[in-house]
Amino acid sequence: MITICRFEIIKSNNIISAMDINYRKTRFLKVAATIEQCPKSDLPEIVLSGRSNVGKSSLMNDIADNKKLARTSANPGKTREVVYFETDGKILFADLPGYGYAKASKEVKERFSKLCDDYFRSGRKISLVLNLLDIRHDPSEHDRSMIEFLNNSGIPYFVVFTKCDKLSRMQVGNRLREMARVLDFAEDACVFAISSEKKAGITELTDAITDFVL
Ligand SMILES: Nc1nc2c(ncn2[C@@H]2O[C@H](COP(=O)(O)OP(=O)(O)O)[C@@H](O)[C@H]2O)c(=O)[nH]1
Ligand SMILES: [Mg+2]
Repeated sequence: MITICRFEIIKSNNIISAMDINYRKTRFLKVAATIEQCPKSDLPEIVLSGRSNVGKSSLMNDIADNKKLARTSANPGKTREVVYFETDGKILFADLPGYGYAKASKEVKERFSKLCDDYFRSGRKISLVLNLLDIRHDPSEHDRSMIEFLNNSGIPYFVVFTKCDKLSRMQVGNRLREMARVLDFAEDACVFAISSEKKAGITELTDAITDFVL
């Protein structure tokens, strides 16, 4: 069964803790091109994962309410490193390089996905993964294997459907039901539908993150 996390549910339990993380106090920390360069930190780490162009950097900016924080790009395949952000001294966010960009050369693709794979296999303590999927597209092979990997790894994750402004409300509802059928989400996975364009669903997500972390 899928839990679609809604603001009403989360808010009623966590109205106090929701104020305890100031997401606007998010700053760029560093860029890492190899696993060795990834920072060691005691903060709970939240990883943004998903195919290139799905909206990871846009979401990072929305979480921080700062358009200039993470570089977004209309051309997929731009980010080749893990970009780290620290929020209010309480959370470490890792914006992973996007996987599965079709136009990248084989060598570049392999390098990207190696960094992704290495990242999850490096023994880093990951508190939560935000697994992003474009609401309009059917999940790729890589999207499916990511979910399978997460299900087997025991790492908690939220499923975040992006670009919901591109569809009508009804289409979004239909797609969510369809995706719940075709994708093997964990039983307790929280599912969110967001739009960076319309700034919709962001507060619901940050409230759930706060609830998770605190
Ligand atoms: N319409 C719409 N466009 C979005 C949304 N989120 C991201 N984009 C656009 O999609 C492109 C890729 O976004 P980006 O955040 O760089 O994706 P990343 O490669 O996963 O980091 C950019 O042109 C964004 O402006 C959204 O919710 N709605
Ligand atoms: Mg990006």
